[in-house]
Amino acid sequence: VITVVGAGRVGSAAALDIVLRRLDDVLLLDIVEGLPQGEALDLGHAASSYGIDVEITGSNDYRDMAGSDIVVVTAGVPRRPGMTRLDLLQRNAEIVRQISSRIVEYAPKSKLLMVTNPLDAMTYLALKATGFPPKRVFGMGSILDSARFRYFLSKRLGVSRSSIQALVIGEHGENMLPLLSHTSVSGVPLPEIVSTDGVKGTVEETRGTAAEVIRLKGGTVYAPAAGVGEIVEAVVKDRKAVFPISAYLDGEYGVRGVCIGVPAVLGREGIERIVELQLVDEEMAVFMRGVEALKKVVSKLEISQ
Ligand code: LAC
Repeated sequence: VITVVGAGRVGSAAALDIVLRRLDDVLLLDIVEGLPQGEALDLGHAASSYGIDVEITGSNDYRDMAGSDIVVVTAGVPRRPGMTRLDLLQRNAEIVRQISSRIVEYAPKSKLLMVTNPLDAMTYLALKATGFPPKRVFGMGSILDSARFRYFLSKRLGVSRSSIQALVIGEHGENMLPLLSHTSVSGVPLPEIVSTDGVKGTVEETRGTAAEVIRLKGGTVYAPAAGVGEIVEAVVKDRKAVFPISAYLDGEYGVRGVCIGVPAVLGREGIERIVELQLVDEEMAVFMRGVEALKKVVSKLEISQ
């Protein structure tokens, strides 16, 4: 069973994505009476329409997550227009602490995929609050930034999205780091196709587009859900897929003691290994700005080491 904690817009869209990929039965958990049950019923009707025989259950009782292989945490207050992801910190930290203790109690062997913002800080908090090994706690952020970079590059270059391998790492936030030198079009490195100046606008669009979606419709939904589905599928099918995810660094990239977006190999056990890239100085500078920003944020969370 795959548990999705939080039956709000992102959680229910993530549940639908998992159903459409036919990955496993789904349990939707929320504190709001009726909400997960209603979403589960609606999702079950959708599955029936698609001829997909997975079971979707809605519950307000955390005990129902017992035995879950993966727990996806989307619960928390979402950003409102004009807010940064970091503005959500204390409120969502309290929610993540509560959920973490229930996961320890009812799904102690599960892999934990964080979505709640501020993503990297919440991933770190969940890692410390559960005491799980770092390979079993990771966050969905950079894979979403990479999809957005691919979306804008596809428009800018006039090529199919599926022909673009885009890589964004670093903080899932103001210091995200699109890696032009590790982005390619059918294997042709981006710098051989367009100058750094030529994609400066595309990089800025990538950085600001989530806030634009929030301004227009109040929140991002389907894109985060698709990022969740990609990661859950890699774990459930033991794909050994390489995605940028928020992972705990213990010396990689010369960094220790923070969760931040880096490429990692994902399989049944969670993070099999972190991929270390050679970053040029200006890339490392942006990456370290994200690391410093996250360490400052984490220091505001009373986390017992
Ligand atoms: C976004 C949220 C999930 O980037 O952080 O859409």
